[in-house]
Amino acid sequence: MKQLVILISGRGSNLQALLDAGLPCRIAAVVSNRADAEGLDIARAHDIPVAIVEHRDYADRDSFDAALAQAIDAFQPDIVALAGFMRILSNGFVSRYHGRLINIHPSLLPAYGGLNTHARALQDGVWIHGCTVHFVTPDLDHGPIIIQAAVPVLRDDTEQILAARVLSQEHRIYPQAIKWLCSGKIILDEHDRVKFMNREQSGFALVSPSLE
Ligand code: NHR
Ligand code: GAR
Repeated sequence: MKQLVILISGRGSNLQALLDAGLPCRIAAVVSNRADAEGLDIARAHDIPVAIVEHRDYADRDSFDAALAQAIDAFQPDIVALAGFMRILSNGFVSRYHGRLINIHPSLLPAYGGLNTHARALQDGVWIHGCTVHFVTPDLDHGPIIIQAAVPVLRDDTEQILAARVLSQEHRIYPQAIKWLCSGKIILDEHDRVKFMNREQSGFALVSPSLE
């Protein structure tokens, strides 16, 4: 069975969703860059080994990333999944896990990379927002896209309300992406494109606000 290591920085609701999904792989460890991440308690409650590598203990990004890689590699993962992990990773770290490192991002990439995605979407007045699972490359939030979910933005939305609508979709698409990776249904090909092995496709549009 493939081994999965999950990296977190906070609450861990995506970690919880991955636990609930009954993935066809073993969650070998949860690694956090913050000792007070609530997600660590979720891992401990499931008897999943945890490791803490606090970025504040390191002089620079490269030495933090080296320590992080060492902690991860102790569990020999086939897949490394960022789940609300909040530190930008160096090129050396990213290339070490090429084709095995994925992230869930709270926007429809390539729109709204980086932080504060929901506030920026509201500010721009978009009517469709969402979330993206992608392979991590050195180019922040620009790696090859595996799956996306779109949600409508509603008239009275606040940042919090919109974030919750997006988050519930994150909890659906992240387990799906990891299932595909574990079963070999998708790979990152030699041109750094996501390749689906025999996938049916269906065409249907989300129109928001809806047509009359
Ligand atoms: N690293 C690389 N090289 N490429 C990506 O695509 C990455 C990555 C590291 C993290 C997640 C990402 C997101 O989904 C991610 C993708 C943190 C920041 C950030 O600015 C930006 C994007 C993401 C995660 N972090 C600040 C930093 O200085 C710290 C912010 C904080 O601690 O709150 O690292 O959005
Ligand atoms: C999620 O919305 C995730 O997409 C986002 O942070 C939240 C983490 O929630 N990730 C980023 O913004 C990465 N920069 P969780 O800890 O409950 O899974």
